[in-house]
Amino acid sequence: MFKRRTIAAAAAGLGLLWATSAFAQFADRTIKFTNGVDEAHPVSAGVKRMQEVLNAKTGGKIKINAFWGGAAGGDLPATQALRAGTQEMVCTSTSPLVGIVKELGVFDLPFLFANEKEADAVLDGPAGQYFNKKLEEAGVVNLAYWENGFRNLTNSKHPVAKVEDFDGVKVRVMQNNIFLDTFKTLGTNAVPMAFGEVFTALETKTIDGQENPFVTIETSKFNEVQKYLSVTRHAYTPFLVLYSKKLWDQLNPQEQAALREAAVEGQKAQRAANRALNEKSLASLRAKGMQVNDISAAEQRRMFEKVKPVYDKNVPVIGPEAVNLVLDSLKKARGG
Ligand code: TF8
Repeated sequence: MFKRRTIAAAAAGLGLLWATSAFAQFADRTIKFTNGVDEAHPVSAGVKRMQEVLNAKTGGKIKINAFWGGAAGGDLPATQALRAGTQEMVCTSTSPLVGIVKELGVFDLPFLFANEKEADAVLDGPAGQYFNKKLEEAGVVNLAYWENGFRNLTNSKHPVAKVEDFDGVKVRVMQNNIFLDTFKTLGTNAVPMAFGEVFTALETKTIDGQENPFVTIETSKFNEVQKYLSVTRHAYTPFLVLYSKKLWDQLNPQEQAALREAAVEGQKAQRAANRALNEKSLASLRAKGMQVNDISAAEQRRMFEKVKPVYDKNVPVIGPEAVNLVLDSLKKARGG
């Protein structure tokens, strides 16, 4: 009995020794991860999963310190901090980054994707890899594509159900020329603005409307200052989970592998949580008093017809290489 216990204790001791040495290649690191959305957004489900994987892979040595609601700066300043090597990570929309990687503008083209399946096929295939390479050349490593979702218009002026209804509505757009073009072409008075300023601008009626996915509308409480919601689904602008290239190059291969795996596992949890919440958020926005206008397929086609000049004007700016790569992936995803 005594002997057996000694053996067990020795084995446990060995296990401990093995565990310590197994994590020896990981330095103690606290990673600053910022995001513009509220903590209630499913991005937090992705971060939580990332942390679980990091705990298992690194014995808790790599920790993520997340900042929400733009408390540590918006998408663009945070991305610049990554390029400068003063911050490790950000989860950002692609759209504000077109000044850094112009090819990302392809995701801003209106009505490009019809559903999440198409978006996944493009982002998780060769096209996604192509943008990752461009991003790395610009000083940021994209660990995974996460999801914001299909964007929809909200406003406080009048219901928008058909093309003509866009006329004269003052709409905040992201700091992105293709969005600016699209919303001008649809007839709105479009104003580029950082996300962190949107709630107050809506509240003070500096602007009438904005456009974001249901989940982001709800978690940002835009329904408190917006009456009308139009299910336009006019764009799917992905989230990038970026790491500073300067700081990435200081990590060893095991640390890099653990972070990549954590971000990819995080992607599964984040996309699943986002998709589970999408319809619930729509119902909840309705219950909280928003008037919802569905857009018929015919009306969506009319909108698409109207914004066609946006393609003609911007495809040469984005570059045919990126556009063709995405269109090829889309064709395959559509079974063509
Ligand atoms: C926008 C974007 C933002 C996100 C968020 C800040 O409208 O969709 O909601 O990038 O992470 O600016």
